[in-house]
Parts: sequence; structure tokens; C-alpha cells
Amino acid sequence: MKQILNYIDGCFAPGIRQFADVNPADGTVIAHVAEADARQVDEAVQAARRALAAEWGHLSVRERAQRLYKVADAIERRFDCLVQAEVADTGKPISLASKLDVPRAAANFRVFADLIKVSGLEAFQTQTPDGVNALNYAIRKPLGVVGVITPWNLPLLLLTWKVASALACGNTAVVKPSEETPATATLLAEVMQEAEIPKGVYNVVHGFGPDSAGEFLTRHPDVNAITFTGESKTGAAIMKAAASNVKPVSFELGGKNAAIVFADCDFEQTANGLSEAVFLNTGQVCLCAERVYVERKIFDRFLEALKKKAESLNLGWPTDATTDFGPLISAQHREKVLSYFQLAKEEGATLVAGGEIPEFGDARDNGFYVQPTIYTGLLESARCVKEEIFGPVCHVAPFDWEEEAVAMANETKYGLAASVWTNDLKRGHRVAQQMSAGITWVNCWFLRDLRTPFGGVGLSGIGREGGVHSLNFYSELNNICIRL
Ligand code: NAD
Ligand code: 6OD
Repeated sequence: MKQILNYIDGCFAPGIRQFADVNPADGTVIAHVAEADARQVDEAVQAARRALAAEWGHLSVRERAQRLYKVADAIERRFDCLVQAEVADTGKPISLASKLDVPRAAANFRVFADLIKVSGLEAFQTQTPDGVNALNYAIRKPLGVVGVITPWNLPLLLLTWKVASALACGNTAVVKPSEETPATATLLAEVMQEAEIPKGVYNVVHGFGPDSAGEFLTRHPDVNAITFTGESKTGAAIMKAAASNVKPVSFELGGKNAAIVFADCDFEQTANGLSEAVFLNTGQVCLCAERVYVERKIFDRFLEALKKKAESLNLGWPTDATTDFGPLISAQHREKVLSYFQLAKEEGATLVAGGEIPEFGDARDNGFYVQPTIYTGLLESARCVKEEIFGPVCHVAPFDWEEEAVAMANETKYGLAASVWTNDLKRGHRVAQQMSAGITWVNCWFLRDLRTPFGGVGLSGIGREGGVHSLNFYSELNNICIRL
């Protein structure tokens, strides 16, 4: 059986015990994962500290950028192997992993290598009222050792997005990938070796959250900052753990994202776009729309079109190139999603599509599939409309006025993403600017120039990463003022 090891100080290391890595498409165990204990987490942190002092923290920006380009090149050389590992771990369709996850992993290293080379800060020549001149400028310094904790939905994409920017700023990293999807973090260690990243710069510790590698990392006094993507309540637990050492945190958390569809939209483009926004990655993207508000004039027609799209998705083996919808990540997560299907019934929803476990008559029946699902008829106060489900499911509700749609969309404690679908450009700008969300798309979804800010408001997160916003989180700004 394949072993997935920790990576500490440039060496692959077994753990204190092993846990199973399961393929969500058929429930089979595909690997044994080495679980790190507190001592190994400490070894990883100390290795990262040594690497910081030895070389990485002192490399010139140009040299650091060159190494990160080598990582991007090495990811591309191992493209097929990374795609296969990601598909087996997550159950996502191979077409998605090939188009999104692995290309983005390489792009993350290139973008932050590019950015760090041109991220000069302002310098001001200044003068006091009594005529003393000074030159005032700031420099970036690494924060130190960054703890990176990531979820299972886009494992390599989200991990590299944080690791690339942390390393670009001269930090070293200890990463704790999700226990559900450990493979690509360890494969990235092989990539780092191939790219000659010095030992200790990138370390991987496998395990779980509370009382395991995740918590050991967040509590460790020699970890200087924590960057985390995952559930809002996990963010709250990590914040508490990080508080005792006053560590900076960057949090990308859950969402209950709204889409607003106006009658003047491009109907076909919007139906396609919304089908993607609701069902991509089996609805397991933090940016997926779980609340869809449609102008009453087109409500019935649009609902019918979305239903047709949902029912035409090909629920297949993730490794099949024609599959566009795979399983949920785990039996436990499927239980959660199914409990919301049950709750929707109890809350009085009308089922439009799906709502069941599909039957295949083959080994996929041992996997964790559910059907793409659409509901209508719930009150805005229903739990299914308020709480993040993180599955292939949306509730569609009608609206009559723009102001009403904006108010309903913003009636949430979350605030990660929103989308607005209209051919009226002024309305697009007007509505987008009123959304309580970190990002609002107009007539598109999940598109983003990697230099722009990403993050959420409210329960959806703290801070922004992306472009210079990442560089600001991952560096200490040292302000220097020289009397002239
Ligand atoms: P999760 O919070 O359960 O786990 C995420 C990671 O945190 C895992 O590695 C886990 O082991 C670790 N962890 C759990 N408890 C911990 C603790 N007490 N201390 C330290 N580490 C701990 O999330 P998940 O189920 O893996 O992912 C799904 C969630 O992630 C959804 O809520 C989704 O919206 C969110 N998400 C957000 C974004 C974003 O960019 N905002 C992106 C992807 C996913
Ligand atoms: O676009 C990104 O960079 C990003 N972090 C996407 C997150 C998706 C969440 O599932």
C-alpha cells in the first residue's frame, strides 16, 4: 500500500501512527498516511527556523524568485502525477484538476516570484516644520516561520497559493494539509527537492485538527504567523490558539454566497454560469452559490433551465475525461449534506431536482455521491438558506426589485463572494458595489487575476491575500527614517 509521509528538514519521515487516505469515488483505501505527533511538529518548526537563519531569509529577492520559478517548472514536469493524486484524493473530475488545480499551483509560484521582484515600497523625502530633512522608507522582512493549514476542496491550489507567497517573502513554512487530501502536499515536497529548495524551507506534517498536528502547529510558540483556509468555526478555534502568542492570522473561511439574476441577463450565458457556480467540484468550492435570487419575470423559465443543466451533468468516475460531477469528499461530509436535504423537507422546501443518492450499479455505490440538487419555496429565515452546506445544492427564490434582491443577498453573517447577472452595465456596477462580499462577479464566476485581493467579510474571513495583499501579510514592514 502507498505511504504518504511527513517531510521534515528535507527528509521524508514516518509518523507515530497511520491513518487511511480514502478514494471518495468508491470508498477504497488508497494510501496510509503518517500522522505527526507534537515532537515531529516541533522538529518541523525548528527545521524551518534553522532554514530561515541559514539561507532562505537572506537570499536576494532575485535569487528567491529564481528558485520559485524552478518550483513552477518542476510542478509542470510532474503535471500528470499531481493531477492523478489530486483526483484520487478528492474525487474531482480529471478535467477540472487538469484545467484548474494543477495549472494554478504552478501559476501561484510564478505570480509571487514576479511580484516580489517589483514590490518596492514608497520612499518619502520629508521635512519637519523647523527644516530638518529626512528620507523615510520601508523595507520588507520575512515574518519567520509560517504555519499553513489547508482544507480538502482544492488541496494543491490553496496550499501553493499560501506557500508561494510565504516563500517569496523570505519565510519558511510548515504546512498541515487536510487529513482527507494529504497526497499532493507530500508530492510538492518532492517537487521542492527537485527545484533545490534548501532543506527546512518547506515542511509537511500530516494529521488532524484538535489535539493533533493542526493544533500543535497553531499553538507552537516558534511559529510566527498562521494562514488558514477552512470552516469559520475552525478559524475561531485557531484564533484562540494563536492568541496566546499574539500571532498574526490570515483566514479564508466559509460562505453562503448569493447570485442575483436580473431579467435582462444573457439567459443562456447565465444558466451555464450559474450551473457552474452551483455545481462545480460538486458544490465544494467556498465561492459556490448556494442562494440564487431570480427576477420574477424570468423565474419559472430560469428555474427550468437550471434544472435541465443539473440533470444533464455527467456523474461519472473522476478519472473519466467526460465526467463533470464527482462524489463528495467523504462519508461524513455526505451525511452532513444529506442532513440538509432532510432539513429542507422539514422546512417546507419544494424539491426541483436531485435530493437523492444516485445509483450506479457498480463500485461507485460505495463512494460518496449525491445528486445535483435544487430547492425553492423556503423562507429566507430557513436554516437551509442561512447555513453553509458546502455541497451541490442551491435554493432559488424570486424577487421583484433590485433593492429587494440586494437586501436578501446581504442578509447573511458570511460575506465571501457574490455574483450579479445582467446586461445593464450601470446596474452591474451599482449592485456589485453594494454587495457585502470580498469579491463580486458580474456575468462570470471564479475568475480572478491573481494580483487582486481575495478574502471575505464577517464569518468569511480576516484579511486579504492575493498580489501585494499577500506580500503585506507575509512580511514585516520595517520603517526606516534617515536624517539627511
Ligand atoms: P476544516 O475547517 O474542517 O479543516 C481545514 C483544516 O483545518 C484541515 O487541515 C483540518 O485538519 C484543520 N483543523 C481542523 N480543526 C483544527 C484546529 N482546531 N486547529 C488547527 N487545525 C485544525 O475545513 P474543511 O472541511 O477541510 O473545508 C471546508 C471548509 O473550508 C468550508 O467551510 C469552506 O467554505 C471553507 N473554505 C474556504 C475557502 C476560502 O477561501 N474562503 C476556501 C476553501 C474552503
Ligand atoms: O481564487 C483563489 O485564489 C482562491 N483562494 C480560491 C478559493 C476557493 C475556495 O474554495
